Amino acid sequence: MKNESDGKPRLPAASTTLVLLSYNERDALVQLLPMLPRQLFECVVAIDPGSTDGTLDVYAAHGIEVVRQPQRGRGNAFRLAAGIVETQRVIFLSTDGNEDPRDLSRIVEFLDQGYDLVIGGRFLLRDAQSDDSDDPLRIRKWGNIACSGLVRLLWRSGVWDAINGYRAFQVDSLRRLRLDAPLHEVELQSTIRAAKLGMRIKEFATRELPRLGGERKETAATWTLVRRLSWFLLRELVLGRRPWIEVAG
Ligand SMILES: Nc1nc2c(ncn2[C@@H]2O[C@H](COP(=O)(O)OP(=O)(O)OP(=O)(O)O)[C@@H](O)[C@H]2O)c(=O)[nH]1
Ligand SMILES: [Mg+2]
Repeated sequence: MKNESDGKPRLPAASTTLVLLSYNERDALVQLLPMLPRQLFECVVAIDPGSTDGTLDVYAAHGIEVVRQPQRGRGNAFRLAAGIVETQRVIFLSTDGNEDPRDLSRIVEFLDQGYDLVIGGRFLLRDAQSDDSDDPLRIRKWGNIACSGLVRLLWRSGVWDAINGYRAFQVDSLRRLRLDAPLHEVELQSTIRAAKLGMRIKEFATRELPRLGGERKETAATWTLVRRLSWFLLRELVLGRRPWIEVAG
């Protein structure tokens, strides 16, 4: 983003933190970090549950602060971020290379427009792909389409890719969601709860890129996802409109 008067990069009107999510992603991370438009963000921070493959050294070499998450899981990382981020907005970026860093400036613009939740949608472009080369039956793709359809039907989310990890929030809105899903269900839970609360959701068209290196974690194995996402969807249905207020106390 450029300031028209002097051509120098500037921070957006309301400041944004970019949260990098990683667990043993050194090979992808070394390629990804130089591509990040760090000037868009007041703060770039990594949340990591204790990588042992050199990931932490890569962050140190790039001067990126790492917050150690005590318990594994993307949901636990989201909750940790909601507690520590000091800016008004937050963007979550996976470090495996699947999420295109060229989308970041657009995401900041949508946050500037006041959307509570901004989601990368992988099914909005006719030629868009998701990275499912290792899933010949396309269980992940069709499961996601079905799950997102249910969320549109039940909670009027208007979203076609309810579970994508590439997403951003106004931090106040993120806190209001009281997320408690520990693992990869957190994205689905945040889409459903934002819709339940009538928040403004923007889904933008993105293309999922191939992993830059490393491997999928066991927490994202296809049948684990099917089982856990089904359970969490059912749970949101049973819990009703704003149940987490009582649940979270
Ligand atoms: N902070 C944090 N990040 C995690 C954790 N588990 C996975 N990640 C990161 O989240 C991103 C997605 O992780 P994966 O578990 O591989 O899931 P996936 O993206 O569905 O799998 P691929 O299809 O292989 O990309 C990667 O950047 C991981 O390093 C965790 O416990 N904590
Ligand atoms: Mg991925």
